[in-house]
Amino acid sequence: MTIDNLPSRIANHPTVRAVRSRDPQEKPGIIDAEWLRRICLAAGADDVAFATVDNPDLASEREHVENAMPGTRSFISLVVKMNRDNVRSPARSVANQEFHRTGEIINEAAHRITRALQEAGHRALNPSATFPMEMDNFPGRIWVVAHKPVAVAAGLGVMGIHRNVIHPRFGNFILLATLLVDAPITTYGEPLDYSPCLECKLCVAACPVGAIKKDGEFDFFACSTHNYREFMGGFTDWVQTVADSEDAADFRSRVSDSENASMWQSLSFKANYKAAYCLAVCPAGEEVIEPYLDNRKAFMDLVLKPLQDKKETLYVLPNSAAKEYAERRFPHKPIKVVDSGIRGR
Ligand code: B12
Ligand code: SF4
Repeated sequence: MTIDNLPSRIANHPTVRAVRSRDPQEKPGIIDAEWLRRICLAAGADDVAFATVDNPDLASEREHVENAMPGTRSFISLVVKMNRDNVRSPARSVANQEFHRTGEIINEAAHRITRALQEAGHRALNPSATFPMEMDNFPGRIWVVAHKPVAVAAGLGVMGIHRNVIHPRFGNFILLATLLVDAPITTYGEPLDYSPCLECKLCVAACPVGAIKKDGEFDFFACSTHNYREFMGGFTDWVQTVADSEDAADFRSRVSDSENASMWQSLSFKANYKAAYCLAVCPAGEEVIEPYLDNRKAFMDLVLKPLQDKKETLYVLPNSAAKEYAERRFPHKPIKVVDSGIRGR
């Protein structure tokens, strides 16, 4: 044994000798919020704020982040803006490209920040902003950390009627990410003292399957059955349809060529959303609101009406409120009754 109780085989290892010959490093302590903010903005975030894991508003996250990184002390909440007209376009490929590209940018920023923290001597971790998630837990909680409550607690925005976070300047044209770090930060954010949501209810009018109610109630299955048709549940239903079909002709009578091509596209590139119209039409936020204030009718004709008029298949569950709503409000949109693909829902 050597003087510090290491077996001599380890003590004499070249790595150990190299590390031991260095000047002793100061143990990293509390993180300076200004230093960290500069790192985050330089890494590509458009806004950032911090929250402690001890914040009672984030009690729901504690156990989950402790599992992901034992010893987590603080959350770093990131915002990256999306290009608005891409999200608003009735061309779904354009909007989906914007969601995917912004997801890549925010993940890249989070990765760079994690590296900077690691190099400063901290333990830090960046769960994916979107997918991949913990599918072993499906259909339960698959996300490692819920970005919305963290962003709200850190003061980056407030959830609007459509349950997305609205940033006071950028509106809802943002994606969120959350990093975990093992140290306290000198300054934590405070929740905003107002909601940027105008309660205009354009999101309610835009959703083709009635998932958003006027009082802010959210119909999870209406949204996930349509918007997530090519994600976990919808994909499972598609596979069930393959399995249930008697032969190729029967399968082709159940699933159209464009639906198969669309599923192929989602599997080959990245899964594509069918709507997200609630985000597209939201006029809230200082950088977003002007055209709406100038002329509300013109704004609705430009942004809301093309999405309402678009001829597109709507996916609904049998005998659901979404089916009744879609038939009544959007008679020009073909409706397809499907299974959610989620067992025991
Ligand atoms: C689960 C999830 C969904 C679910 C549920 C949505 C929701 N309102 O929570 C579905 C699949 C429907 C969904 C849809 C969308 N999502 Co989403 N989603 C998430 C995820 C993974 C967690 C959300 C969360 O924290 N929920 C829990 C609490 C905080 O929110 P809540 O509204 O109170 O939760 C209720 C529902 O979630 C519901 N619920 C959740 N799961 C399940 C499962 C079952 C079986 C049931 C019955 C209910 C249910 O129960 C909760 C309590 O009432 C986050 C990513 C992340 N890791 O945080 C992205 C996230 C919230 N999504 C986002 C986006 C952009 C969308 C879509 C626009 C997708 C798109 N491009 O089309 C739509 C918008 C739908 C809407 N109006 O909310 C962004 C929001 C950005 C912002 N500005 O706030 C996030 C933060 C992703 C990101 N990295 O930016 N999403
Ligand atoms: S569209 Fe209107 S009601 Fe819906 S979240 Fe935005 S501001 Fe609020």
